[in-house]
Amino acid sequence: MQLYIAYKNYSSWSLRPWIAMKVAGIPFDETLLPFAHSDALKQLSERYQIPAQVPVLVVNEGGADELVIWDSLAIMEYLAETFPDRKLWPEEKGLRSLARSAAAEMHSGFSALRSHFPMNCRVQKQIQPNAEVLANLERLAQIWAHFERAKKPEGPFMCGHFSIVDAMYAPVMWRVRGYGLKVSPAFDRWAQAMFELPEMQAWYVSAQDESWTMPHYEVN
Ligand SMILES: N[C@@H](CCC(=O)N[C@@H](CS)C(=O)NCC(=O)O)C(=O)O
Repeated sequence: MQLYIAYKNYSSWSLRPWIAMKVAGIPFDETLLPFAHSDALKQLSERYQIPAQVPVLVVNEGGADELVIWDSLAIMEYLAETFPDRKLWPEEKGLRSLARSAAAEMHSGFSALRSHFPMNCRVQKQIQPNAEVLANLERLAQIWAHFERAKKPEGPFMCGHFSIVDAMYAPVMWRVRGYGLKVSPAFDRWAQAMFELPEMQAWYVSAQDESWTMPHYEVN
């Protein structure tokens, strides 16, 4: 399987399936397409007739049964179905529904947080959130309270064990950490566990090593 991603420092949508696959131990090759510095993503989009966006997962690339999946959540659903033993969604139905609700909410929401505080793993600065972002942060605290109340296995992740919902919120860890934002103590415990994942540390090292910069993602 070939996972196409973009800048590790900036590409929040790339991080989601990448971290899910790494933590689940699903083998894959990765290709980084620096879309603001080359036309490689445009070429991929023309080749497969898909939007010029990452992540894209190509299964059996070049084979007769090649499969192209071009959305983060669709990729993770494919992985959950293909590797059921990795338990990418929680096993218990109620907990799984909660996880799916929160994952879907992240996929379609939090636009103020996303636009005012772009993911930038290298950033370390204190920025005052506006009212819209504060509302997003309050919503995050509410979501974490839902998971705190849920019956779930032991563990530091949203559903106890790592699952797709953690992957969906992974970039929020970088945003809250990088810009000194406040959510809740439960969120902070989760964020620390996410940061300490060896796979997340590997992503961070790669992000630090990248030399590309994107002025649009460098917030002052
Ligand atoms: N809904 C898509 C969003 C993907 C997306 O917005 N990706 C950004 C990178 S983080 C992108 O490819 N941007 C290309 C560009 O701005 O030219 C998903 O969930 O995969």
